[in-house]
Amino acid sequence: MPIEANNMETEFKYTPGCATKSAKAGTLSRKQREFYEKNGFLVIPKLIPEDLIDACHRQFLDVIDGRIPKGGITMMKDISLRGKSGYTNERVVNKIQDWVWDEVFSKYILHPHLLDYVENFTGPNIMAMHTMLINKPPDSGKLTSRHPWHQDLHYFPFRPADQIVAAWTAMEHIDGNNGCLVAFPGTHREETLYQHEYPEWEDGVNKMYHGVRGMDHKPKVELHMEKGDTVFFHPLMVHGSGPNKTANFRKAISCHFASSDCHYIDVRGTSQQSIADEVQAITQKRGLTDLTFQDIWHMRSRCVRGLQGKL
Ligand SMILES: O=C(O)CCC(=O)C(=O)O
Repeated sequence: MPIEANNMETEFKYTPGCATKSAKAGTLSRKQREFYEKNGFLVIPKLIPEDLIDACHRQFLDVIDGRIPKGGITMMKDISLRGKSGYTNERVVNKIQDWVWDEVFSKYILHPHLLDYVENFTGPNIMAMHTMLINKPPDSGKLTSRHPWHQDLHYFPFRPADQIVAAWTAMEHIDGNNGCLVAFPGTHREETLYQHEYPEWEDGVNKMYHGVRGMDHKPKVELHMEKGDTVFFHPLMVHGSGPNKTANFRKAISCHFASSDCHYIDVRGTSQQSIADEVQAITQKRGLTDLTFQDIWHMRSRCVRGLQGKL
């Protein structure tokens, strides 16, 4: 049984909503810092204003419905609808990414309060490396709306891990019914990047949704969040999300930030080669044949505070 976020204080000595609302935005209390170090995540309630979230929601619909050009934005589709027609674009597109330069979405990664918090983890020079808006559709009954347990570092050819942090903001009320984020507290302290593979799910797995096996015995916690609440988490902390059992869409906006002092690594011959090959194959299909995995990450990135470094 997953542990409900509302009951977390007994298990993890943490109360959702414990962020010091009166403190200057971005100032982590000692308790918050210790909580992050111990568990690998920290929820800050009501960090992103509702009007910014609403603007991003409208922009998402405008992009997927073709009312505005998608530019360099990548759209991902839900596997359960492959080859089927008659569905709205909102039902088909389960994720858009690579929107660092989009005029509306980029207000999220440039939001000063968000960056004040990010700075605690990355230091003053901050790169936005990976931007996503995840639109979890009502599950078709095939459980393809699940996101397998994984570590985000699997996807990244840059280090050190401790200078990378994810920010993931709920765009509406999110709980166990509509597929909240599920965290495996403390797994970042194992300091291990696990082997990731496509899970053997009967009805298919969405593209690039690689997962780690053997997590079932470990304690996990559901993060129940309200619109604007933001969770920061370590790239080695195992996490994922369950199916959306409701009839509505579940949206979240997210960015992985890294210190400009991070550097690229060569992932050839490591457990990350499979994802590097997959990403490079997609870029090659788009005619960009000469790009390395590192070039692709460089193209997606944007300096959002301070100075740009080697990334
Ligand atoms: O939003 C979700 O359901 C999970 C997203 C996630 O874990 C990821 O994209 O790495």
